[in-house]
Amino acid sequence: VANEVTLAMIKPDAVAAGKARDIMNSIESNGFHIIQKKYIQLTEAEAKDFYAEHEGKKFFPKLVSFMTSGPIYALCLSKVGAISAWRALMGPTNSTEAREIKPTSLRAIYGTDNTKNACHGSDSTLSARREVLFYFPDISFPSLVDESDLRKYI
Ligand code: YYY
Ligand code: MG
Repeated sequence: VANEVTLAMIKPDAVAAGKARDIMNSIESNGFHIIQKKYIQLTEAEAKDFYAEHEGKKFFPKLVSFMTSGPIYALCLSKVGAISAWRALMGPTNSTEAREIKPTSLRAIYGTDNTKNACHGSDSTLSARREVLFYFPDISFPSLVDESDLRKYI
């Protein structure tokens, strides 16, 4: 498995609850490097753009409203196999289900339900690239492939 980058968000529920630092500590103690970090509040247009793949679904308005309800942290994470490793650490989308299936996951611990689920993670190399560039347009992907090149970012 290659070194990868992925895009994480700490969502408005977890930030408002004062859990951002705990989540970042958990990220780092699980072997991820936080190579970029941004604290921002999304506009409605930005949230709709970020989640464009879900446009038209029943939950879309609720998702956009939640994601614009307060500030978030966008994080670019790096690790060998980062994309699937970060999704595994987050756990299932629905926090209620996460507490049943994977009680040690971040969504089980910090999330509330199927919408307020504390964090986001890219689901493929393609979405990771798109989502990292959404927040960090200056990042250089080829330079992140080698661990040696990664050092200058950390
Ligand atoms: O990738 P992941 O975040 O685990 O789930 P997606 O199916 O991509 O949905 C994105 C986002 O939408 C999810 O994190 C919460 C919200 N959502 C919702 O509010 N209600 C649903 N039934 C499904 C998803
Ligand atoms: Mg998704």
